[in-house]
Amino acid sequence: MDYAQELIEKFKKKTAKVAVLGMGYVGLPFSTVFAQAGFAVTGIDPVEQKMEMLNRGESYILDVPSLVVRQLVADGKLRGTTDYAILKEIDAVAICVPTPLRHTGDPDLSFIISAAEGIAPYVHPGMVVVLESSTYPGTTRELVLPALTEKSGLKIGEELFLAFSPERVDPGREDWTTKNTPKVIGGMTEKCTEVSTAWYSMALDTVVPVSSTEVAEMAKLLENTFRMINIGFVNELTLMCDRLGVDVWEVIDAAATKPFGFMRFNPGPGLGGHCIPIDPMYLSWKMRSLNYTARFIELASEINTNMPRFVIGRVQDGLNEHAKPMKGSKVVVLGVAYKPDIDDLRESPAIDVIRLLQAKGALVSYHDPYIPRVQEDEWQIESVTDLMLAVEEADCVVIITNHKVYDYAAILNSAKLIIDTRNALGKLGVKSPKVIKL
Ligand code: SAJ
Repeated sequence: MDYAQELIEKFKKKTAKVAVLGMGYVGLPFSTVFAQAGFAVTGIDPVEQKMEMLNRGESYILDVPSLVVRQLVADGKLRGTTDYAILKEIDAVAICVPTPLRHTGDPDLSFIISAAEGIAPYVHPGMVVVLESSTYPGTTRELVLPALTEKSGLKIGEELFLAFSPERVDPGREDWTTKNTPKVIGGMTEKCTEVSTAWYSMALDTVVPVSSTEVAEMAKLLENTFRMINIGFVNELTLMCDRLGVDVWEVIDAAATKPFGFMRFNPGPGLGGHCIPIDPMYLSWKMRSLNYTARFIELASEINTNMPRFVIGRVQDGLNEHAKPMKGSKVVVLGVAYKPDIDDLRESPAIDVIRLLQAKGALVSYHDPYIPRVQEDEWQIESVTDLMLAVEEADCVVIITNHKVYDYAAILNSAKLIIDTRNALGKLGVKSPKVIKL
């Protein structure tokens, strides 16, 4: 039996049964795109409430309209379950589970391991599995392959097909979507690449096969480490310009006029999000196990994680100009989401800034139209409801996330002192002695 050919035929006829493990900001969009392409898709997620919402035709991910989910569920093309047992009827599985960091800064591979172990009892000849979660080079070969083949005895590349394809979902982005963003995919064997490419090509506009799972895993880490290191560099440039008494924002504006050979990055209060601060640490961790120090990553990480302290220094300098000690001063933080105009708090540097201000005795409040409450292990605070009153009463306003909805002119008018870590006012052409930039 040529299982590869049999699967490719099923993909061409759209009769292959598809499952997605992990129905979050990657898995749900992935499921709807493949269901819209004509496949019958089953989402599997341990959170029963999410699967019940899905089966009621309701979306819980901003990027996926409920209308789309409702239509696909009504057409019998999409359903959700918490039960892995359906995998015995499934031909093609995408694993879209989280790959966070532990508190120690080491990779947390528990979600990938439990997904692979969840599939293992149901693997059968004529099945393809693709790992989508960002991870260190070697994960698919070292963790997923043994979990799927050791007990089953299935022959990889003949009976069972395994590949890696990095997710490239940017929540909130509308121009590049799961369907139209080019998709890299690398298999354990040539047949694995051929079968997984045939599957993905039936739903995605552009599929880019590469020679191995490690190439695909490493490509993703290059993409996001590139950003993290360059953000770290402009943050270090900020520290240098501070000592030189030069406006780093003007320097970057000037350099960005170069129409080739330059790519703009901006300084900030630190690095947030579920990708950029995390993915590179998977690479440096793997390299340490090979007795190699990924110096660029470790240096950039050190600079980025120290930016909240630099912000505190700016607040102290500003209050000092007003002969106010940090202790007892009222400081309001504007914007706590990790980047503008979204409701995602993950790894946000705003949390570090708030903690450091509190540690120095400042009376800290925050406002964020997208995040009503911040819950940390040792404290919880709610967003102020009357923004302009909070700005007026504050001794210092700190702009951490420059949401578009803010009326910066009104904030400038009411505030006594503004620490602008995003040059939000500078971008509006505002120059004021009240405003201190990074
Ligand atoms: N940041 C800076 N300076 C910059 C750019 C970003 O300080 O010049 C900060 C942001 O404030 C944020 C963090 O870095 O806290 C990450 O920002 P990001 O723009 O990289 O946004 P993310 O984390 O949502 O990154 C995602 C990534 N997408 C995927 O991994 C699929 C990334 O590869 C994309 O390039 C990025 O979106 C994007 O371009 O929007």
